Amino acid sequence: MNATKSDASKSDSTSSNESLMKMAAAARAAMVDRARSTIVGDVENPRFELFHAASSLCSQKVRAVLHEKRSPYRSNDMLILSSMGADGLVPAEHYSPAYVRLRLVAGRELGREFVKGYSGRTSVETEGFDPCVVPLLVDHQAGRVIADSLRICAYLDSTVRETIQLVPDDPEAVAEVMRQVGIVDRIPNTALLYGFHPDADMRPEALKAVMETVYEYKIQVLEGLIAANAGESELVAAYRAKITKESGGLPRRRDAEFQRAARHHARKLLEDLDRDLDGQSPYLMGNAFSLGDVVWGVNLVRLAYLGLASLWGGLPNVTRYFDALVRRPSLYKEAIEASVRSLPHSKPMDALMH
Ligand SMILES: N[C@@H](CCC(=O)N[C@@H](CS)C(=O)NCC(=O)O)C(=O)O
Repeated sequence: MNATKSDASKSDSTSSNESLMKMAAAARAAMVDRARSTIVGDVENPRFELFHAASSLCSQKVRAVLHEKRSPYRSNDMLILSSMGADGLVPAEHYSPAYVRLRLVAGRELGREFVKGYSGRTSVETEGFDPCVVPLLVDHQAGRVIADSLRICAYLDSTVRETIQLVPDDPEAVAEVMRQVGIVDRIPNTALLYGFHPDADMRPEALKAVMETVYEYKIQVLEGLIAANAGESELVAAYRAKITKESGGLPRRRDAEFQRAARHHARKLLEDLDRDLDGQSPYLMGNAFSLGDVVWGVNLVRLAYLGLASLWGGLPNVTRYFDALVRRPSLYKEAIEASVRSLPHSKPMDALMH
C-alpha cells in the first residue's frame, strides 16, 4: 500500500516537474530575442533558472546573491518596458501569457491576494502579489517556482550552502539582517523611479522621457492582453490587478506632495541606517557580508543612479558604507555595470565605474 502511494506521489512530482519545465520553456520562447536567454556559469543544465531584467532593482538583488553564491543559472534577461514600435506598441516580455502563467504557480504557493492599488512601493508584504513583474526563480531540481526578490534571496541562501552564507545562524543576527532586508523591501522605489519631482528632478533626461508614457503604455498593452485572453479567467484577473495598480500610479507621477513624501521617507530611512552602522566595520554585521548588505547595496546604487546620493548627504556612516559596498564584485557587476548597460546614461554612475 505504502509502496503504491509513494510510487504515485513520485510520478505526480515527476509530472509536475515536467509541466513546470514546459511552462518555463514556454515563457522563454515568448521572449522576442532568444539570445537574451543564456547560461551563467559552466554547466549545461543548471538547477536554477531566473526570469529577470538587467535594469530591475529586484532582479539585481537576486543576481547579486547568485553571484555571491557562485551558482550557475539559466538567465532570461527580459525587456520589461513596453515601447512604441513602427507597427504600434511592443508589449513588455514579462506580460506574456506564458510568463504570467508561470508566475501564477509561484503566486499560489505564496498565498497572497493580488495587488489592489498603488503606493509607490513593491513589497509583497504591504501591497500583495503583483502577477506581472520580475524576478522569478525556477528551481528545476526541487520542482518549485519562487516569486518575490526577498523570498528568492532567502531561498537561495538556504538552498545553496556550500559557499558564502548571507543570512547568519545566530537568531539575533538573523532578526537584524531580516529587519534591514524588510526596510529596503518597503522603500518607495517605484515612486522615486517613475515620479517627476517638483523641486530637483535629477533623473537622466532620457529616463524622464520614458516615464512620460510608461503607465499609458502598460495599461494599453494589458488591455490588449485581456481582450486576447478573454477565455482564461485567471490570466484576465492577473492583468486586471496589474491595471488597477498601474492606474493608481498614473496620477501620482506628477503629484508634488506624494513625490516629496517619498523622498522624505527615504531620507528618514537613511538616517536610521546611519545610526545602525557602527562607523568602523565595512558592513552591517561587522566584517561579515550579509543579505542586508546585498539589498542596501543595490538600492543605494539605484538612488545614486537617480541622482539622489544627496539623500545621504551629511550621513558619514552611510557614505562610508556605500564606498565599501560599491567595491564588492557582486554589487559592482550586478547593480553598477548592469544599470550602466541597460538604463539611460546617468552622470553620477561615471564616478562608480572602473
Ligand atoms: N516585490 C517584488 C517586486 C517586483 C517588481 O516590482 N519588479 C519590477 C522591477 S524591480 C518590475 O518588474 N516592473 C515592471 C512592471 O511593473 O511592469 C520583488 O521584490 O520581486
